[in-house]
Amino acid sequence: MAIERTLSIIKPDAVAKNVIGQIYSRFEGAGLKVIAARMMQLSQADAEAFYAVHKERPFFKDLVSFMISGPVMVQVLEGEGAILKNRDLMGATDPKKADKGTIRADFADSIDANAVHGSDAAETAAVEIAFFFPAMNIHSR
Ligand code: RTP
Ligand code: MG
Repeated sequence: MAIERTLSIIKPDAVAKNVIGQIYSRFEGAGLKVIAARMMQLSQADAEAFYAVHKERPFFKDLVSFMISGPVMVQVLEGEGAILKNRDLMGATDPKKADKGTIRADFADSIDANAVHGSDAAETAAVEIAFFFPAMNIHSR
C-alpha cells in the first residue's frame, strides 16, 4: 500500500480530558508518524471554513460551536494507507456505534463531542493539510 498523509484533529473534548498522549500512542502503535503538529484555538471563521462541506447540514451550527469551545490539537499523520488506517483507529462517528478499542469508543462522549477528526479521502486530506500547514512545517521522515 502507498505511503499517504492524513489530517487529524484531536477535538476540544479529548484535549480537555488530557488524552492527547494516549491518542498519539495509538497513532504510533499503528505505524503512523506525526510529521506536523500544532495546538490552536479555532476561530468561528476557521471552523466554518474547515467544515464548509457540512454547511447545509442540520448539525453544522452545533459542530462549529463545539469545535471552538476549547483548543484543538491538529496533526499530519504519515504512513502506509494512513487515511483508512486513521479512520479505523478513530471508529464510527457515533461513539455508541464505534468498535471496542477505537479512539471514539474509548474517549468520545457523543456524536458531537467525538474526540477526533480524520480526513476521509486523499483529495480531502490534501485540502485539509494545506488548510493548517504550509509545506515548510511538514517534516516527512
Ligand atoms: P470527522 O469529519 O469529524 O472526522 O467525522 P466523520 O467523518 O466521522 O463525520 P462527518 O459526517 O464528516 O461529520 C463531521 C462531524 O459532524 C458531527 N456530526 N454530527 N448530529 C449528527 O447527526 C452529526 N453527524 C455528524 C460529528 O462530530 C462529526 O464528527
Ligand atoms: Mg468527516
